[in-house]
Amino acid sequence: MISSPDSPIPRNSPRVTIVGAGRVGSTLAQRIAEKNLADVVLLDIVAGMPQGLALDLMEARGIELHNRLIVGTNDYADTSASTIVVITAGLPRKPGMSRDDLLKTNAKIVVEAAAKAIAHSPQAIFIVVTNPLDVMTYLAWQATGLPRNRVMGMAGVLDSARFETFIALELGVLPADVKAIVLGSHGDLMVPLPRYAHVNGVPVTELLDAPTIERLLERTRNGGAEIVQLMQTGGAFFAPASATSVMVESILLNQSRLLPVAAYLQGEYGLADIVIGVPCRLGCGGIESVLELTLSDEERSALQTSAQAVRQNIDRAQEVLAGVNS
Ligand code: TXD
Repeated sequence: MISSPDSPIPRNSPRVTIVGAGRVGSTLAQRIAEKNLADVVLLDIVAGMPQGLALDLMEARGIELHNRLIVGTNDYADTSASTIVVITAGLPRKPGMSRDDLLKTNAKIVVEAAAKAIAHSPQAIFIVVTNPLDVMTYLAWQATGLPRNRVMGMAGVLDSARFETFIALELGVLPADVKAIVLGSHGDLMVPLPRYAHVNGVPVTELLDAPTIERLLERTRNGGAEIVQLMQTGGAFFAPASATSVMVESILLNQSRLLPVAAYLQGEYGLADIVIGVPCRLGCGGIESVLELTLSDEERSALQTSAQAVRQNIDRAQEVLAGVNS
C-alpha cells in the first residue's frame, strides 16, 4: 500500500497523536518516528504549522531509515483510533514565571484537548506533558472520564534524568550507568530520593558527600528554570521529548518498565483523589501498578507537602473552569 501524508494511515501500525506541535510535541514526533515506534499525528491550533512539520519529518524518513507516517492536522477527526494521545498543548513558561502561572490558560486548553481527543480515540491511553503537570493530568483524567490507569503525566522521568545527569557530571561517569528516582509534583516541591540513587549498584551516598548531593538536588529542583533562564524564550524540550518517548515506548512495546509517573492515587502513600509522581509499571494497559516504596518520615512529609500544593492548584483550576462554564 502506498501512503502519503494525505492518505489514511494503514491500520496495522499503532498511532500516537500529539496535541500541540510546539517544541516538545514536534521533537517527540521525531523521536517516536525515528525510534520506529508508531505512526504519528501532530495536531495544533495553528493552521498549516503541524502540516509543515509533518512534511518536513516525512522528508527525513529515507535518510533516517524508517517508514513511519507523520501526519499534521488541525482537525481531531484525523486523530481517530490512536493508541496513545500525548497532550503538550499550552503555553510554556517565560523567564520568572512559575509553572503555576500557566494554570489558568493551560487548564482550558488541556480540558478541551482531552475531551476532543477521547471522542475520536475511546481506547487511547493519555500522557499529559503540559504544565503545571500534575494539575493538568488530573484535569485530563476528569475530562476523559477514563479509568486511572489510562491517564498519566510525564515529569518524573525528566526530573530523574536531570538528577542522573548532574550525578554523572559530578562523578565523571557514563550517564546511562546512573539511576535515580524523583517523586512528587513537577515543580519546586519535587521529592528526589537520593538514598535510592546509584551508579551501577553503588549507592550515590557512598560516592558523594551530603553537601554535594544537596547541591545536585537543588540544581535538579531548578532544572527547568535554569534552562528557561538561559534560553529566555520557552523552556526545555529535547530531554522532555526523550522522557515522554520512553513512556510511549514502554506502553506500545508492553515493556513493563518501572518509571516515575504522575498518577491518580487512591490511597497509595496515604494520598487520595490527587495526581502526583510515584513509581509505576507501564505496559500496554497504561499504568499496570503503582509501587509503594517505604519512605522515611521526612520523605513522606515532603510528598504530603507536594500533594497539598497540587491539591490547592486543582481547586484553583476547577474554579477557573467553573467560571468558564457558568
Ligand atoms: O516535564 C514536563 N512535564 C514538561 C512540561 C517539560 C517541558 C515542557 N513542559 C510544558 O509542556 C510547557 O510548560 C508547556 O506547558 C508544554 C509545551 O511546551 P513547548 O515548549 O512545546 O511549548 P510550545 O513550543 O509553545 O508549544 C505549545 C504548542 C504550540 O504550538 C501552540 O500552538 C499549541 O501548543 N497550542 C494548542 N494546540 C492545540 N490546541 C490548543 N488549544 C492549543 N493551544 C496552544
